[in-house]
Amino acid sequence: MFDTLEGLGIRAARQKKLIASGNGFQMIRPVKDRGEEFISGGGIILYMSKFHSNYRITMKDIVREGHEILHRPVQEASVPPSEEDKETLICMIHFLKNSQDPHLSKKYNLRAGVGLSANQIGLNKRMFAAYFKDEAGEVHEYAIINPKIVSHSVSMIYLPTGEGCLSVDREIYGFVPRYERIRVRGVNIEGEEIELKLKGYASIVFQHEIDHLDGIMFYERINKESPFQVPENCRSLY
Ligand code: UDB
Ligand code: ZN
Repeated sequence: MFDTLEGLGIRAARQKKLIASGNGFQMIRPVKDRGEEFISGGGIILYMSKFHSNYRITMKDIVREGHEILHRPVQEASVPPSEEDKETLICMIHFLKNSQDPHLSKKYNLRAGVGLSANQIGLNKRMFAAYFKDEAGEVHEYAIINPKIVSHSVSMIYLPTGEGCLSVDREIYGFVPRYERIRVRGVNIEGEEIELKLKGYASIVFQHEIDHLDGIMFYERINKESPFQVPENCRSLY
């Protein structure tokens, strides 16, 4: 359904040039959580995501814990990625960069984000964005579609500060054990198959985001009886 609309030109549609333009689509109204609703000549309802490349994601777009989209696995995204999914990923990267900019984060009241999964903005799609500096000071920037952990170390690590989440508005104490090293397979924004080897902080960020796509929250991995207890193969990241 999206593909037909995209075929007609997603930008033209968005600029509402389709209204009464005679080429088959009419924009009806914005729809909560689904973007904008269109109706085709044949009466078929189509939806377009609101996260186009010049939309600015803010905290009001972030879905909070309790919403079902965060608590069950999402669906795989299409490959090669649709223009719509690519634009959404660009939007997500912009959000992370803006949120780490002191001026913009203050102006728009953003929490400094290092990773964001699509279901955190209400989309049932297996993709995420990440932007952060690792413990060696290297900058990492990713927009990954259909990520999958294909192998991992036995050794585990945890952030001594614990983890938080953009979708969680309360303080949660305890260590979250994560694999120290992972190999992730997925597709990049250009639609190319990629395999990444990640360790340390980057490995933690990826596992946090991939957990979101699997419907798992970080606090589900904290030891219930004793939150600061970790397995014996698990050490502090620093
Ligand atoms: C975060 N940010 O974005 F060391 F510049 C967290 C929040 C929940 C506190 C906003 C974060 O750790 N920021 C950060 C850290 C630094 C330096 C810096 C910014 N996430 C992402 C998230 O919720 N994704 O779903 C939580 C992180 C906890 C460990 C991995 C991801
Ligand atoms: Zn999170």
